[in-house]
Amino acid sequence: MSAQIGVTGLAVMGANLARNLARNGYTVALHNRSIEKTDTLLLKHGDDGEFIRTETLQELVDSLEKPRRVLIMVKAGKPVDSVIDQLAPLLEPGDIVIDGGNSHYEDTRRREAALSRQDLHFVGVGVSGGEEGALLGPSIMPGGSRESYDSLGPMLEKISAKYNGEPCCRWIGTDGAGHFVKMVHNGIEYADMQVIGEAFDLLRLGAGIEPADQAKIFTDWNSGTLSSFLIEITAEVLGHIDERTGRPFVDVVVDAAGQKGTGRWTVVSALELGSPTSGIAESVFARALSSQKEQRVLAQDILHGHEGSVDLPETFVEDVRLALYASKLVSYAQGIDMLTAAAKEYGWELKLDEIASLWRAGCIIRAELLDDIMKAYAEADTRPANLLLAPAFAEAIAGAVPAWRRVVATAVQLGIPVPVFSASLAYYDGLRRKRLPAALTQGLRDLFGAHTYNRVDTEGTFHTLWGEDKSEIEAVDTH
Ligand code: NBP
Repeated sequence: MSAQIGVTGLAVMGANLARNLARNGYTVALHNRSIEKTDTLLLKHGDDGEFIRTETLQELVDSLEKPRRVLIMVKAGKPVDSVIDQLAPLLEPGDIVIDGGNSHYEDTRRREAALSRQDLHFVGVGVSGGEEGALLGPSIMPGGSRESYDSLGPMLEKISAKYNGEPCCRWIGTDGAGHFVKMVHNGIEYADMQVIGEAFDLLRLGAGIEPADQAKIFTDWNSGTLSSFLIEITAEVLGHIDERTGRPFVDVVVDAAGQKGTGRWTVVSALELGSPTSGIAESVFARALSSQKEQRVLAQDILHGHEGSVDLPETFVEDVRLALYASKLVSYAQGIDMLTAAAKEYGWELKLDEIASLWRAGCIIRAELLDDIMKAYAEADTRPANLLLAPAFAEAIAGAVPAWRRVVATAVQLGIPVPVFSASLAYYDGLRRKRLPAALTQGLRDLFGAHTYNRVDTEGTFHTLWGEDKSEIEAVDTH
């Protein structure tokens, strides 16, 4: 018997993907650097389906049908290169090496280029849904060659999450496209979680609503336009009471948010692409500030702010809901705008409607909203230049704007930090302006650095002789 796919790296994600594949009828060859994980998996879940136990990468390769498919699920970074270096010499032209970890897309581009020189396919696959998603059906974002997808796609689609029966797995584009899209997914996830945190803070500090009552509010919100996995689990976490102390669980958890890097990568990449991803950036910085616990403890005695509460808690709750919805829309708009910029930069033909469609189930940012986002990008002739310009979303956000402004103004007055609510509102206000103060920036740049400028009334590039008679000359564009 030979296996249809091999999995090397059997920690939580690899083990669960291997089990998911076996449960879907595929024979899966198993390998892990240390044999214990392989044996534990076989002992606990060996009856999930057909598995082949292997101890070495050579045994793994020998156990596979051709062309071989090997899924690498080891820690992202150097371990992936190390496994590829050991694996590649054992493979034959046409075999497919798959990296299902959270690798940086630039690493994936580099690895794909290197392996294609050996006539091996390298497929960087973004997998979202955490441990449970990997087992029961994740959202899957595969990159690599179209040819490799013809061989691999049916397996991935079979094990993926389904939305109304449709698989949440589509070929994204060549080389690092799958990992890029997964990275932006995670960036949106950071912003999504931060706006939920800001809403929680506002409702508690501004309106005095305790976590247990907020759990009911979030449950209620989950049946409306905000309906999503993250809002659903927010209700669960806020309603949870700590066993040891009887206090709300959120009050016994240290308020320093961790990060594994994909949010930071998104922001670095946005800066490189010149994409205004301010909501996602503020959410990464918010986690960074949360982790500066020592400074924050010192600052409490030194830096003072205004304190108080809102006058009408009932209307404030609805205002916060609308501000959360609008800020969330901006995060999606910014993430999608970044995908558009990356597609141009890297020559990917990213299909935004398909990407939105495969985020509808299985992944962490799954939300009702994504079905509407998918529809907004479905027709080429009505595809919006920015998500916020799609008629349905322009109307929805217009309805939320008055409440959004009230919430941000109230937060500023009460001294409650709302970095993503406010950055998203600033983005919205900047986006809808025909003219921005950037004209002054250009004037300053021309004065101190002769950086030149363009005029609103005529073609060409100009420079003013600031140090002489301030006359204008036509300049050679130095950009
Ligand atoms: P980890 O990221 O914790 O990695 C552990 C695995 O890597 C073990 O199998 C370990 O083997 C292996 N490994 C390491 Br560490 N160094 C190695 C090396 N030099 N050579 C060979 N194997 C090596 O596992 P995970 O949490 O299952 O995540 C796997 C990938 O999936 C990561 O890229 C992660 O970012 C991504 N991901 C995780 C989640 C999640 O919810 N956890 C979600 C989505 C994506 P050993 O057993 O011999 O030490």
